[in-house]
Amino acid sequence: MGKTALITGITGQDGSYLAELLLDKGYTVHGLIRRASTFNTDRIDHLYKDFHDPEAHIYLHYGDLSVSGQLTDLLYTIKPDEVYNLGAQSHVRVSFDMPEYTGDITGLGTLRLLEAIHKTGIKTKFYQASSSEMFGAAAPPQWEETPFQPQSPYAAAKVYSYYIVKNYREAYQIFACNGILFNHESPRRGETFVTRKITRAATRIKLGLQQKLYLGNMEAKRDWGFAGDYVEAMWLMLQQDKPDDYVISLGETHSVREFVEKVFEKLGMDYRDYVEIDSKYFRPTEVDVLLGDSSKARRLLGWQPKVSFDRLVEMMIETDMELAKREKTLLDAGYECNGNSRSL
Ligand code: NDP
Ligand code: GDR
Repeated sequence: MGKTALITGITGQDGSYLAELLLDKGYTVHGLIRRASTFNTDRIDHLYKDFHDPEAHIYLHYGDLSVSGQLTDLLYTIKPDEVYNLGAQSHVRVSFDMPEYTGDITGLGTLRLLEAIHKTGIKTKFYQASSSEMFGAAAPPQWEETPFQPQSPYAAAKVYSYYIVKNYREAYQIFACNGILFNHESPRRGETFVTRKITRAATRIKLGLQQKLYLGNMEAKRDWGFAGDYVEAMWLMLQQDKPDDYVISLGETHSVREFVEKVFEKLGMDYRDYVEIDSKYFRPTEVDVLLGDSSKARRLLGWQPKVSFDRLVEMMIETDMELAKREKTLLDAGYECNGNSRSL
């Protein structure tokens, strides 16, 4: 019998890659999804089979990290071997607009899930999606011992989650791990995060579908890796004998300006002809430089990223160029097609 896992945030970037990985390993995967008036399962549609199908190994359940009773019922019914808590209001800029909601879901949501594990008494391993944003203003390189200096409501909520995971581990001997992941991107990245916003815009500009790209702080530096590599680290953490916390990063840092320059250059354009600054995208407090030292994970988990920064950029350009071409084909054939995405 294969193992069973529950993933919150299964409809997100990481949730979709993790579900793929676990299904490949023979797991039965259960995912928590939010009810929405439009379909919100695009990233996992290729994995889904109707539950009447005997080949179905993925099951979706309506729920929300704000409702504790439901989480308890779900855990009790599924009795998963592993729980991955990836659900969150995950946008840093938005967390300044919605601080209370972010605290409720990104912070208290973790407590609700841990308390459900504690109350049901089920034996399960727990992964928490902690973030390099928790290091905030701390000088680089950042690693497991670097003191947190959160710079946003999002980061503060993740710090709360980090400590409540440690507390439940010590108080109730729950096998609970914090993966402190640095930024990771992919062709499935949400369109309002800066990397995807850039590759979407640059490919559309190339095909004449868009004129300008408006950005905020181009001097911020991030340690960007590939999401598909990072979900392997999540799984590895739960396969160890003892629960622990690990930094996961590529170990290089690049500015937003460098990212933009590279993308436009690969498409044969000069970014300075198209990019403009809009103060709307600046944050009240910014995280200037993130650069992770993931030696511990590489040594103890044997984790190694496979995709380089350069290859990641190429993968994102390739996928977005395909999308832009489809959009152009429809428009040229006289169909309406709104490829614009809201940018935050
Ligand atoms: P996404 O924003 O792509 O996905 C977030 C997921 O959380 C979505 O499935 C979303 O559902 C779900 N969600 C949002 N609110 C709720 C709620 N109230 N109840 C239940 N589910 C909810 O994030 P990523 O995949 O990029 O990140 C996964 C996790 O890792 C997040 O916790 C993020 O904060 C954290 N993280 C991400 C990093 C990164 O660089 N990507 C780095 C470090 C940490 P819906 O689709 O319906 O909106
Ligand atoms: P981040 O990712 O805040 O690091 O959080 P994001 O891509 O939103 O921003 C990265 C940097 O780019 C700057 N920036 C812009 N950002 C956005 N979104 N839009 C713009 O137009 C823009 N212009 C400049 C930002 O100021 C910032 O410095 C991500 C999320 O996935 C979190 O959930 C996760 O925890 C962290 O990464 C690690």
